[in-house]
Amino acid sequence: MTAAPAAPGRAGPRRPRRPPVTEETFESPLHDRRTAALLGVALGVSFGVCFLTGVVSHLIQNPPSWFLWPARPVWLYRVSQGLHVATGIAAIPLLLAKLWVAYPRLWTWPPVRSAAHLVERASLVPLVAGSLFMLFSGVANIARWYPWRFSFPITHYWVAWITMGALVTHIAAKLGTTRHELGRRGRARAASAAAAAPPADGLDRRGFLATVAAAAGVLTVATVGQTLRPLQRLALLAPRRPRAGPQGVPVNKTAGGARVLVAAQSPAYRLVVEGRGIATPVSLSLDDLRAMPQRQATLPIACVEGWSSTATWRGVPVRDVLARAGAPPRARVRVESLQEGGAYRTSPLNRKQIADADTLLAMELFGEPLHIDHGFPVRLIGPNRPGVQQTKWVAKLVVR
Ligand SMILES: Nc1nc2c(c(=O)[nH]1)N[C@H]1C(S)=C(S)[C@@H](COP(=O)(O)O)O[C@H]1N2
Ligand SMILES: [Mo]
Repeated sequence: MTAAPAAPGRAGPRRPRRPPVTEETFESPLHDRRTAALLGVALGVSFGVCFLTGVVSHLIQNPPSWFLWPARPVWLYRVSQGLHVATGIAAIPLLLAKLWVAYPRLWTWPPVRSAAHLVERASLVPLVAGSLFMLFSGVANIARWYPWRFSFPITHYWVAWITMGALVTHIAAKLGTTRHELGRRGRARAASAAAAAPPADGLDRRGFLATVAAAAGVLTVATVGQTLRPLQRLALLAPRRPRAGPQGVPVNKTAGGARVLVAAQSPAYRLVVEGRGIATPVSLSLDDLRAMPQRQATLPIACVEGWSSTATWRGVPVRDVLARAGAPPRARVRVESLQEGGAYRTSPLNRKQIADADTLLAMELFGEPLHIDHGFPVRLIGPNRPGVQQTKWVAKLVVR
C-alpha cells in the first residue's frame, strides 16, 4: 500500500498555491520564446510598413497645412497603398501563429511580478484586440463588406494608433528577451536543445515557421496581382482584377449607384469654375472643353482598397481650365461631383498637383469617350493620387 499524498491545507505545511493550469501545462516545444521572438520580428516589420503607408494615405486624404503631397513620381501612391494592403494580408497568418505560440504565457505564475510586468500584460489587451480589429476591418473593407455602423476610415485610423502604442510598449518590454533569443547565445542554446531532444512527432520549429511563411506567401501571391500586372492571373483571392470592368478598368461606384445617370447625360451639363479671385463664375460646356488643347496621359487609378489599373486618359489640364477662368496662381482647388451624397463626392487639389500638366479633366479613356461608370462626361485623373480622389462626374472646380 502506498501512502496517500498529504492533503494540502489542514495538516501539511502551507505551500504557495498553484493554479491547475500554468504555462508548463502546454507541452508543445513550439510554445517557446525563440519561435515567439522570430514571429515577433516578422510581425513588427509587416505592422511597421502597414502603419507607415496607412498614415501616408491618411495624410493625403486629410492634408494638414504642412503636408504637400507631390504629383511625382506617378507610381508612388500605387506602390505605397499596394504595400499597405499586401503587408496587412501577409500579417494575418503571422498574427495567428504568434498568438498560438505565445498564449500559454497568459497562464504565467504568479500573474503579476512587478509594476512593469503589469503594464506589459495590460498592454496585451489593446495590442491583441487592436491587431485583430485592424486586420479584420481591413479585409472586410477590401471585400466591400461593412458589417458595422462606424465609419471605416476614421475607426481604422484611430485604432491603428492605439495598436501601435501598445505594440511599442510590448516591444520595449520584450526587447531584452528578443535580443537574447535571436543573439548568438540564444541560437547556440536552441541548437543544443534541438540536438538533445529531437521532436518525436509533429513539426519542429523550422517546419512550423516554414508553414507560416508559406501561408503568408500564398496569401500574398494570390492577392498582389490586383496591383502587380505580371501576377494578375494568380490573383485568385483578390476582390478585383486590374482589367475587369467597362473599357478594361474596374469600377468602384457606378453612375447608377451614385444617382447621377440623369445629370451626367443632360445636354445642360456645364463645368463651373468659381471661388477665390473669380469675380463671376465661368461655365464651360462639353464643346468648350473639347475645343481647348487636349493632353494625353497614362496614369493608374490606385484604389485605397489595394487594386490599381493603368489607363490612357485624354482631356484638358486642370491648370488650363483655371487659367481660362482667371484663377489666381498658387491657388488650391476643391473638385466637386454631380453626385449629391457620399463620402467621395469632392476631393482636394494642392498646388503641386495643379501645376502638373498631367492632372486632367479627362473626357476619354483608351481613345473612347468615358464610360458613364468611369465618370462621363468629365472626370478628374491626376498623377500619384489615391483612387478616392479621382473624382468622377465633375461638376465644379472651387478655387480656394
Ligand atoms: N463622384 C465619385 N467619384 C469617385 C468615387 C465616388 O464614389 N464618387 N469613387 C472613387 C474611388 S474610391 C475610386 S477607386 C475611383 C475608381 O474609378 P473608376 O470607377 O473609374 O475605376 O473613383 C473615385 N471617384
Ligand atoms: Mo477607391
